[in-house]
Amino acid sequence: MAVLAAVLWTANPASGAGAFDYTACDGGQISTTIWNDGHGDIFSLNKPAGIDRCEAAGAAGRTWSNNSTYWWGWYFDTNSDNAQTVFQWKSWGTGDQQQQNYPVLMKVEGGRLKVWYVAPGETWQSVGTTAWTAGSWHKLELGITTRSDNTGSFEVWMDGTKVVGKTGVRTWDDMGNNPRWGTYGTGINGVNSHVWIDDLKLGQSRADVDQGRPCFRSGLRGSPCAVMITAWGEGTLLRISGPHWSQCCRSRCGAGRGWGGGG
Ligand SMILES: [Ca+2]
Repeated sequence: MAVLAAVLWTANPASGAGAFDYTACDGGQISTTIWNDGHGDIFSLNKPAGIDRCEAAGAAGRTWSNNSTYWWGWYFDTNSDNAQTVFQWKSWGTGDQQQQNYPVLMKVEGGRLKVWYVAPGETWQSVGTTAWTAGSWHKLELGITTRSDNTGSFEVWMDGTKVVGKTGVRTWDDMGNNPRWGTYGTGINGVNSHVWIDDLKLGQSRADVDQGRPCFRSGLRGSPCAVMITAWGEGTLLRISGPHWSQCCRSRCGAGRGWGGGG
């Protein structure tokens, strides 16, 4: 019997900004909306022209520590292909209190998702990039193993495909770090940047946060592998659903996790 995912925290859009530790969106708006697209309630983070950022940070009731592994999964959409910084593993403190302002950082820029490792000394290293389509949901998964020496690591997946696997890096700053999601950039101060987040959750492995909407329907959530067995059993379903189904479910249930465990 396979072990079901251990989700440690979820950001419920019904809680609004209260799902997070704090927000940085003065002049903008963090709210809950619904598009009737199957996602139910979703977070809306709207940065109007005239301010640099609209971000939500941390997880209500949770702290983060060195020598730990965290995985976050979330659906993300942007109104433009230039939302700039959309995720920061942001260090606490300012100036000299920090050695790394944001060890792991993700941007949507020029129609691409771009991932950086930012080493001490503000040394930016591009570690992965992939095409980004504004106006569509993308499933993002980020895992960070925190180390204040150079033995940390992180991974980024988008829509079931690994974009980044980086090892031998420093992922925990002197005063600690905190996740931030949203849209930020001085270069986009003059324009509206609007982003949306759904199904944001925290776990200890990728499997914990790799459960979401495209692969299965409501009522079958608890056991995605069982759904895949059903899909294989009914070939038409798989054909109708197309390669996204099979790719998504293979990444979720294949690769050594076995088909026979019933989830
Ligand atoms: Ca939702």
